[in-house]
Amino acid sequence: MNQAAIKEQGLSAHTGTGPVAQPGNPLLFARVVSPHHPDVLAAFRRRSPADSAVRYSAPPGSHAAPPARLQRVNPVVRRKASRGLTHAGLRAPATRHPFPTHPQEKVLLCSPVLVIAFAFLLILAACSPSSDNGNAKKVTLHLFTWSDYTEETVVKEFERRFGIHVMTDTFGSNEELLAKLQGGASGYDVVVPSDYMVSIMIKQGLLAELDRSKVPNLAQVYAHLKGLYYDPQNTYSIPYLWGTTGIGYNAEMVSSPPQSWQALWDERYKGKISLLNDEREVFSMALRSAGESLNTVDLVKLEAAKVRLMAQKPLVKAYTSENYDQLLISGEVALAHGWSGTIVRAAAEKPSIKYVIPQEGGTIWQDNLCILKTSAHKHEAMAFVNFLLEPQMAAQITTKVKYASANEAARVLLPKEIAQNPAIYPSQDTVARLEWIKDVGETIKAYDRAWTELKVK
Ligand code: SPD
Repeated sequence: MNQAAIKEQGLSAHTGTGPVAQPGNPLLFARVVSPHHPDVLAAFRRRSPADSAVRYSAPPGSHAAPPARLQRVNPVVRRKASRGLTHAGLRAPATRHPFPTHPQEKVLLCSPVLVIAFAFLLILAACSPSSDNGNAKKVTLHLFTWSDYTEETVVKEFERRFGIHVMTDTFGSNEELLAKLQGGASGYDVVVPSDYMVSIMIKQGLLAELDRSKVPNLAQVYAHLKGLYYDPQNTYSIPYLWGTTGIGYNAEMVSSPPQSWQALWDERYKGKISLLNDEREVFSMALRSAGESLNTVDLVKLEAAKVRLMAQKPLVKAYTSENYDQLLISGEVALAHGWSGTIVRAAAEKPSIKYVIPQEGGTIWQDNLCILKTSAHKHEAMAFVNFLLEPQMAAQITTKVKYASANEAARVLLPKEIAQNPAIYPSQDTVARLEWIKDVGETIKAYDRAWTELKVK
């Protein structure tokens, strides 16, 4: 990880790549002058990471080892570094000979103090975790998140700034995320569960406690989105993106805007309806349409919801959480049970697509950045989480995915049509009609059975 970036984040130095000597900065080489040395770090910190004259980490895909000709150290430069000179002080003129030729310099080099200092630095370098003869591999963070939920340029910027590679895998529902982790999927660092799934994952001991001092951007998260029921102290989760569940419809294909969830039982749209492939969301819709809480633990009410969903099934073209925007755009469906941002994205491509939250109300949800207990790269993962919450990055993400950012400072950076779009940032009145999905404890087994029955019959 980029040492300067680590310091920016207040993280301790990590075992990965050290600064790489470059032609413009010929002989400062971190394998000898430990990159952990505070003076060296201070000198790096003074330099903008955007400055292309000096790179602090290997470029993506390469290793940190500098060319062999740069592995020799100019003791004069080293001496200056150990005295804490500024970066400017470390930059030797390009024409300077790497080894001193002036007699006075030679005398200096032979002084016992310098010999001891040199030996000390060698020992330091040998003890340094990054003292690996330049064979350190670049850290790769594994992100497991919702499909269509990342903004490539933001990830690239993180990789560039921190010298960490990010690999992304996606899932389509909270249950899929959990099942994969329980099924032994290993190697993920950062995951993005929704509210109720955070509670479940905490209970199952899957999440790491966060060092919130490493996530200073948490301070920019809306107060009302922090400390929610599923993690009252944000011990394990950092709010990321939030939204609602409603109906996306093509105004050219329906006679009037749907007001009620009953529209999804309208025979006129047989074969032109899609539902989310998401157990809790589908039961939420069925329960709310009957005026019930979407967190019912009443088995009679749950059974009634299942019977209604069974009756609806012949009208349903697809249960999908991943391509209903395309189905709407292509006209294959007229009504799609779906998530706010995805429908807004479809509407940007086809303006006759609209989003509505039925009068009976529905789900409000928040997806969170969490780090797995098994992550081997918790420091880097925390830097990534914090980075995603930088206002500029958060604004870029929301501009792309069209889900509301939890970061308050990001909102003012958004284009007006996003910041003031009620389908993305719903009004207080709308929010008052919505309900959070919660962990229903053991009753989840009855939900699972009902869902399986619905899907297989
Ligand atoms: N395509 C990304 C959708 C993210 C939706 N997360 C919402 C979960 C609500 N239960």
